[in-house]
Amino acid sequence: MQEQKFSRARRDVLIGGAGALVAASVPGLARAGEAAVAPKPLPAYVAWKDPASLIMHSTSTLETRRAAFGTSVITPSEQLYIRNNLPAPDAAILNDRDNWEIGVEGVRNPRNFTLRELRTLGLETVAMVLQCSGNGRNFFPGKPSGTPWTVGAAGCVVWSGVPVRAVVEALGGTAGGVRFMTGTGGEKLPAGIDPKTVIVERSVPLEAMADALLAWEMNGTPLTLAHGGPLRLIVPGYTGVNNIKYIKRLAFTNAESDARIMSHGYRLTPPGGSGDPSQPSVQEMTIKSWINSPHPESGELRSGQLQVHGVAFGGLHGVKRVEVSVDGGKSWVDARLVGPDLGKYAWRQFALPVKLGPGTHVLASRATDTRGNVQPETRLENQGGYNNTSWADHAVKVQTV
Ligand SMILES: Nc1nc2c(c(=O)[nH]1)N[C@H]1C(S)=C(S)[C@@H](COP(=O)(O)O)O[C@H]1N2
Ligand SMILES: [Mo]
Repeated sequence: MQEQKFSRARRDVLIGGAGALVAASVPGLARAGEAAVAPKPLPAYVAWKDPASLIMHSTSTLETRRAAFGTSVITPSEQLYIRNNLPAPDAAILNDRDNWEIGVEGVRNPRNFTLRELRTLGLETVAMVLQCSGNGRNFFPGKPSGTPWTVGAAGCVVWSGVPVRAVVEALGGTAGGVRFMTGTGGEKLPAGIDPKTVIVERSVPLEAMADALLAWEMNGTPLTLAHGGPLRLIVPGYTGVNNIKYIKRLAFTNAESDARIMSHGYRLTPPGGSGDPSQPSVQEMTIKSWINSPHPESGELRSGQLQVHGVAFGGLHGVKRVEVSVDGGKSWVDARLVGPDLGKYAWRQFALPVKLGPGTHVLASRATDTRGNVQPETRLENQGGYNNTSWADHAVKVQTV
């Protein structure tokens, strides 16, 4: 797994090559109970983002603050998290978007397409939760190596592009015997390292093709470099890593990619072990929710009437129900699902007005998907700190006076 492959310092050196730091001043981030320290400037490729909404773990890992998530379903692009395993390509790749080329293999008539050609083959839009496999890692007591995300390596965004199935149909269908859809990122690989150990290449089961897109737009604007422009593979319901940025090759294959990020990275490895291809791969997301307000940084709140709100999503299935507890999970009350339902791959906002007396309260949320799967109380322990859906881990402790 890349996150364990390089020390953080080594990754920053690699990422630093992507562009010079911006010298511009950045608004202060002082919040309740925290000293005003000058925040580090955002790197050039994300200089357009809102620094006050983000926690910069490194130049390649930016997390949305829990307090920054709003209540109106879509995560603004300026607030969306960032995770790059390799330095983002040179921004010059966006100069001529229409001539970006992708090779399509493992179909009856393999060929290259330009983005200009792809735009003529079909058009679809999907609202989808993009979530890093390691979101919630910081709640693992063993503090696995990798970015210590809490809840903010996720967002709900709208993608627009051509359905992968339309591209495949235009090429006569998939070749016989294929079982996986494999996407390859277009980053320039660092010299002197075996490409397989660093390339971002992931395989998902062929059935994921049904709702997959080759997307050129996010939240209504042409895809930024930071989020994978000019072209990105979108695999709804699958964790972030499967959504290949700057995609340059889409291959229908008999076997999973032998790139290290697939064979050894993102595996559900028993605690203390190391990743290998025999272990389950981190792929589909499952039912999860968390409360965004009140949040752990809310400070002291006034007792009385409060509005609890947060987000819930089901990965491959929609959300049917969200319950909220104000007593650490002893008792539960149904919350209301708020706002438009943007489909099974989007998240739902939930809200519940509650009355709290003075004291300490542990607030938790627990979601159920349309198949009846209930968000579990506990996380599945694993070495990489992946797939944390535990409602207990995501509970928030608040003080009221
Ligand atoms: N080409 C490429 N695609 C990539 C990555 C990458 O480093 N290179 N990172 C993956 C990971 S681990 C995640 S969580 C998401 C992050 O998407 P974002 O930075 O647009 O939020 O992109 C995925 N796709
Ligand atoms: Mo990720």
